[in-house]
Amino acid sequence: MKIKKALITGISGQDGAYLADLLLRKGYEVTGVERRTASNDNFRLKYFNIHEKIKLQKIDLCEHSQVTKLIQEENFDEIYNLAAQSFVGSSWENPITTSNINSIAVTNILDSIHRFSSKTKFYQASTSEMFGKIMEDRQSELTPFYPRSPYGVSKLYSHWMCQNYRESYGLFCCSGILFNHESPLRGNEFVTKKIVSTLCKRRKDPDIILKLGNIDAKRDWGFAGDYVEAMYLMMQQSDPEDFVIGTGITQSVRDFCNLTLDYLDIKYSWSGSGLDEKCLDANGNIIIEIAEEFFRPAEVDILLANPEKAKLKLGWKPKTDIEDLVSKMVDYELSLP
Ligand code: NAP
Ligand code: G4F
Repeated sequence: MKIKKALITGISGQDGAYLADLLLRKGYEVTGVERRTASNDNFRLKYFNIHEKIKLQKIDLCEHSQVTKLIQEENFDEIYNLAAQSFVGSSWENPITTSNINSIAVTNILDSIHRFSSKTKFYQASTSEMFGKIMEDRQSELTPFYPRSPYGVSKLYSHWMCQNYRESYGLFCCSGILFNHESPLRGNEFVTKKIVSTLCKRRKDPDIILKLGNIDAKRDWGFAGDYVEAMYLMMQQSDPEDFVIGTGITQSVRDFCNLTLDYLDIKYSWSGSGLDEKCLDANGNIIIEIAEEFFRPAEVDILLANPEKAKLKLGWKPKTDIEDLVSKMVDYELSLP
C-alpha cells in the first residue's frame, strides 16, 4: 500500500507534536514546517521521541515562492495547517504579524494547492474564538461569528478563504472549529498551563503568588490528544466539511484553579470581589490574586461547544474529562526536574 505523505505546519507547537505522533503511528510519512530561529530545540517532538522520524523543512510560510516550491515538489496527500500566532493576548500588540501568519500564509498555501497540487487535502486550524461575543448559547457550525480580537478576525479570514477555495475550485479544504484544548505540552502563556505550573512551583516556594486576569471567563476545555484525532477524521471523509470540536461543558478560570488546587490537595478559600478577589491558603497566605495587566481590551466571556455534528458524522467524542486533563498536566509538571 502507498505510504501517505502529510505536511504539518506549526510542527513545533502543542498540536503539531500530538498530530505528528498520531500520523506516524498510522504509518504516514510526516514532513514538518518550522520557522528559522536560532534555537529550534523541538522539545515537544522529543517528548514523543519522534524528532528523528520527521522531515523538518525550514521555510517562511509568508513567502509565496517557498510555499509553492515545497507543495509542488512534494505533492502531499494531506496538509494540516497549524502554524499561527495563537496567543489571543498578543494579537492586540502584534496585529500585523498575527495577520500575516494567520491569514496571508493560509492564502499562500491554498493558492499553491490550487495551482500545483489540487488533489492534496487541506485542514485549517479554525477556532472557537471566531464566535467571540457569542450569538447562541451553544456554538455549532451554523452559529454566526463575532470575533473579539485581531486573532479571531485573522482566523475568520482564513476560515472563509478555506470555504471559498472549496466552493470555487472543488478543493478538499476543511476547517476544524476547535474549542480550547490543553495538555502537558501547552505553551506557558495560556491560562491553564500558567495555573498548573505556578501552583506546582508554589509547593516548593510558598511565597509564589499566581496573578490572573479575568477569572470569570468561561471556556470549553478539552485534551489536545483527543482533538488531533478529530483533525485526522475530518481529513478521511469523502467530502470536505467543517466541524465544531469541543466537550459541550464550560468552566470558569476560577473553576480550573479550584480543580488544580484540589488535585494538589491544597486547602483554600476565596474572598473579596473584582480586582480585590483573592484565594488564600489555610494559614491566610495569598495563593492567587487579580492583576489588571492580564485583562484584555475585549473579552470572550463564555464559549460552549455543540459538537453534535462531529459525534454523528465523524463518530468523534472526547475521551478525557477536565479532571483527567488537570491530572495529566499536574503530574507532568511535578515530574519536571
Ligand atoms: P501553538 O502551540 O502556539 O503552536 C503554534 C505553532 O505555530 C508553533 O509551531 C509556532 O512555531 C508556529 N508559528 C507561530 N508563528 C509562526 C510564524 N510566523 N511562522 C511559522 N510558524 C509560526 O498552538 P497550538 O495550541 O498547537 O494550536 C495549533 C493551531 O490550532 C493554531 O493555529 C491555533 O491558532 C489553533 N487553535 C488552537 C486551539 C487550542 O486551544 N490549542 C484552539 C483552536 C485553534 P514556534 O514554535 O517557532 O513559535
Ligand atoms: O488560555 P487563554 O489565553 O486562551 P484563549 O484566549 O481562550 O485562546 C486559546 O483558545 C482559543 C480557542 O478558543 C484558541 F484559538 C487560541 O489559539 C488559544 O489556544 O485564555 C483563556 C481565558 C481568557 O478569557 C483570558 O482572559 O483565560 C482568561 N485569563 C485570565 N487570566 C487569562 C489570564 N489568560 C491568560 N492567558 N493569562 C492570564 O493570566
